[in-house]
Amino acid sequence: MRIIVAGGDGFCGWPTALYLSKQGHDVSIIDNLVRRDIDDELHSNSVTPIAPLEERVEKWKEITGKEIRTYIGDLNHYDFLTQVFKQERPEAFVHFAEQRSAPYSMIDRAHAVYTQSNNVLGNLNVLYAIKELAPDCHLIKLGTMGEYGQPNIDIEEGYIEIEHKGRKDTLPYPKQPGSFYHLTKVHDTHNIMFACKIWGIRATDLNQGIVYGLNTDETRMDPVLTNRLDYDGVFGTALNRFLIQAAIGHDITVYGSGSQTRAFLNIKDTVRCIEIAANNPAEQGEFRVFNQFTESFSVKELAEMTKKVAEQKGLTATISNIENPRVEKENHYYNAVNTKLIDLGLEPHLLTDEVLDEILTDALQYKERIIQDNVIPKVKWK
Ligand code: NAD
Ligand code: USQ
Repeated sequence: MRIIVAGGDGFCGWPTALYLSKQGHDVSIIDNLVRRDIDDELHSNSVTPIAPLEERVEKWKEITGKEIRTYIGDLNHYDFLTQVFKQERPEAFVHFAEQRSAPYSMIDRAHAVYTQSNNVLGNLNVLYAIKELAPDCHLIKLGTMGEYGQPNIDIEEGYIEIEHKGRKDTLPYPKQPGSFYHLTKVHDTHNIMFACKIWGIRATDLNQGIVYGLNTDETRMDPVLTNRLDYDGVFGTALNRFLIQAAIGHDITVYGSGSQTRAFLNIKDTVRCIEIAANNPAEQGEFRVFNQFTESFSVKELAEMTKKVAEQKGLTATISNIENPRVEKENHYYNAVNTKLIDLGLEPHLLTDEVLDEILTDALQYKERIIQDNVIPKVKWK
C-alpha cells in the first residue's frame, strides 16, 4: 500500500514509518520539522540524540534496502501538500503531524492560537487534499483519549446509544477536553466526521492514550534510527517522564494527589495499531473511531511502579506530590472501552517491570544530556 506518514519525524511517526516500511508498504514522510524547532524555543532536547531525518532514512535504506521518501513541508501550505498527493497518490494517509503538547498550548495566547491553527487547519487541508486528489485514500488520524475527558460513565469508542424522552439514537460520545491542545482533537473529529458525511471520505480516528517507551525492533537496529524521548515539563509525558526523573535522581513529580487516571499504551503497540487500521480500512463515507490504548493507570500507580523498578536498580527514587499546575479532576471514575483494535488482532505489550526497566536503562544511557532546569513544570493552566 502507498502510505504517507505525516509527522514521520516525530516520536510516534518515526517508528511507525519504519514499521510500515518493514511490513512491505511503500512509505513516504511529510514533516516540517517544527518539533525540532520547538526544542530550540524551549531550550530543551530529546534525551536520546536524534539524527537528522535525511540521515535516518539513508541509514534505513542502507540496512534494509527499503526507501522512505521524505517531503519537508507544512500541511498548512496547501500547494506543497497537493504536490505530495499528486506525486505519491496515497492509499492511506496517517496523520500524526500536529502540535501535541497540552502544556505548550496553555503557555499563552500565541501558543494556543498556534496550536489550534496548526492542528485544525492542517487537518482541514488534509481533508481537502483527499477530496480533490485521492478520494479513495483512507485517512488514519491520531486523536486522543483526552477528547472524552473523565465522565462519570463508561467511555465508549466514539459513539454512544442514548435514550431521551422515549426516543433512541446513536450519537457522537460527549467531549470534555482538558486543554486548548485537546480541544483541537475534538475540532478535528467534527471536521472529519462532517467530511465523511458530505464527501464520502473514509476515515479512522484513533483516540490514542498516553504513549510510553521509545524504541521498537526497528529503531533499535542502529543508533542513527533511535527515536526521540521527551522529558521536559512541556513535552514529557507521565511514565516516560517519571522514569527519566528516576534516572537522574530527581523527585518523581506527581501533580496533586495523583489519583487522576489515564489510558496508556506502549509505542510498540502504536505502530501495530496503525498497521491494523491501514489493513482494515473504513468504508467509503464511514467515520470510524477506535480507542487506541491497552491499560489504564492512575498517575500515583505509575509513580509507585517507577519507584519500585528504580530501587531494584540501586537508584534512589522519591515521589513528590507537587501542586497541580493543571485544572483537572483528580478523583474521578474511569472506565474506557478498547475492544475494536483487539478484535482486529492487536496483542498488547503490557506494562511489566521488565518494560519499565528497559525504558529506564535507555534513559540512564543518555542521562548526561538531560537539562535539570527543564524538568519542573512551569506552565500553569490559570
Ligand atoms: P511529535 O511532536 O513528536 O511529532 C509530531 C510531528 O509532526 C513532528 O515531527 C512535527 O515536526 C510534525 N508537525 C507538526 N505540525 C506539522 C505541520 N503543520 N506540518 C508538517 N509537520 C508537522 O508528537 P508525537 O508524540 O509523535 O504525536 C504524534 C500524534 O499522536 C499527535 O497528533 C498527537 O496528538 C498524537 N498523540 C500522541 C500521544 C503521545 O503520548 N505522544 C498520545 C496520544 C495522541
Ligand atoms: N502528570 C503528572 N506529573 C507529571 C506529568 C503529568 O502528574 O510530571 C499528570 C497530568 O497532570 C495528567 C496526566 O499525568 O493528569 C497525563 O499528563 P501527560 O502530560 O502525560 O499527558 P497529556 O497532557 O494528557 O498529553 C499526552 C500527550 C498528548 C496526548 C495525550 C493522550 O502529550 O499528545 O494526546 O497524552 S490523553 O492523555 O489520553 O489525552
